[in-house]
Amino acid sequence: MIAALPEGDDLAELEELLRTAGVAVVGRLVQHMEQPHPNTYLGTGRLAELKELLRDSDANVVACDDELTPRQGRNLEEALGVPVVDRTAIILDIFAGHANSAEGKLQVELAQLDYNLARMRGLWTHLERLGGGVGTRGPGESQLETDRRLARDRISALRRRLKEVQASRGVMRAERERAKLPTIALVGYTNAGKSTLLNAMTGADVGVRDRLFHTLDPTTRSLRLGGRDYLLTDTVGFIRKLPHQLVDAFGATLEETRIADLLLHVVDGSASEEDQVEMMTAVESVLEEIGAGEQPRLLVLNKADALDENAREELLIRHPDGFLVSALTGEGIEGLGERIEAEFARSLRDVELLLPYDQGGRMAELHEVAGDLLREDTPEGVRVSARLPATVAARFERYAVSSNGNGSHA
Ligand SMILES: Nc1nc2c(ncn2[C@@H]2O[C@H](COP(=O)(O)OP(=O)(O)OP(=O)(O)O)[C@@H](O)[C@H]2O)c(=O)[nH]1
Ligand SMILES: [Mg+2]
Repeated sequence: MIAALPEGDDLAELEELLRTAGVAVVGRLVQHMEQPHPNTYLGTGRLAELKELLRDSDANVVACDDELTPRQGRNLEEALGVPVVDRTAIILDIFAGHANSAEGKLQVELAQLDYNLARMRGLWTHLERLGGGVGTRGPGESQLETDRRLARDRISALRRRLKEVQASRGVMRAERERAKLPTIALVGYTNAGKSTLLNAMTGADVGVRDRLFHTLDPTTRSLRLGGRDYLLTDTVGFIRKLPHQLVDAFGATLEETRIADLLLHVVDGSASEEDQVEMMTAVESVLEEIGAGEQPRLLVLNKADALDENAREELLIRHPDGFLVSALTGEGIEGLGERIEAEFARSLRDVELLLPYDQGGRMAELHEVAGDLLREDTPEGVRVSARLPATVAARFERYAVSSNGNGSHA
């Protein structure tokens, strides 16, 4: 394949994406241009160069590190005589290959159909033009209309199925809500080491691989720190120019991030400074996009084992609030646990609760989240004094009593 990309970007990531998708790169072409050409993406000179490159190599596909408009894609294919794929299509393809759960598969298919529907529209206007003029039905028109209708029907059907599947996952989340455990979500660029960190912190056995977008389904494990239980969730990785079709389709999965009490932003500390800045910026902008921009977060600088003393120091100077760990060797993991505890401790509040005797389940939950607590049996129910993180305290609000002990609801 041959890769083309806009100025300022480097090809390494696109090559990594292609490697993950099982494509080998035989040539590269970079275009330095303010704006891509509206019709062909590449300017005339570069297009001729690319044709030559194609002739000289035995490439059978061209990949572009940008999303092409339907028109650009079509014109390029016509001019080059080989299939042309863009960044969005490659990412969608990788997601399709990595989806395991019913929900993940539906989400990817929905995103792909959405992407393809836009391209069918482009094809349709194109054929309409060939057909003659206004009022004449082009030869392919009715077939395309049918195809588009089928695609739209399938999209509606997929949306319905997704709702059903998500409803059952919603039930799981409701269970968790009831357990009232503080939740922590791992977020970060793809391949940063989120799943490895989940495994290191909870002893879980989530799949880890040196490929992009290995994890698509959120996995949640419980985590015990300083006598309290927390829930830690591993999520889908982010990337620069994450296709909006995926953000839309994965809305429910990304929701896990929005409901978390704390985000651990995992960064590959072994990446170059420039890459790190880009990856962190991309993560921040996706977090904004999904409405999680304001969540409290901790910066985790992973892969410390791959850094020498100098590199470590430099990294910490650039990110004084970052926490250096190695999910692989376990270095810094205990300290990170303490940092998480401290983060929740900052918001610890003393609460006085009165739990009616028929709420035994609530009592068990309190033990899990509060660690130590004082209890006293009274005629009205169990009187509990505990220190809870603010987010957890809010969930027990309705059992709160004022601290003067008269038993009235706060
Ligand atoms: N040297 C080193 N490699 C690590 C460390 N943590 C993770 N890796 C490697 O980085 C690669 C990606 O790790 P994952 O845990 O799958 O990364 P991820 O963030 O879950 O990636 P996605 O699921 O694709 O978003 C794997 O090859 C891991 O072995 C670490 O602390 N040090
Ligand atoms: Mg992962």
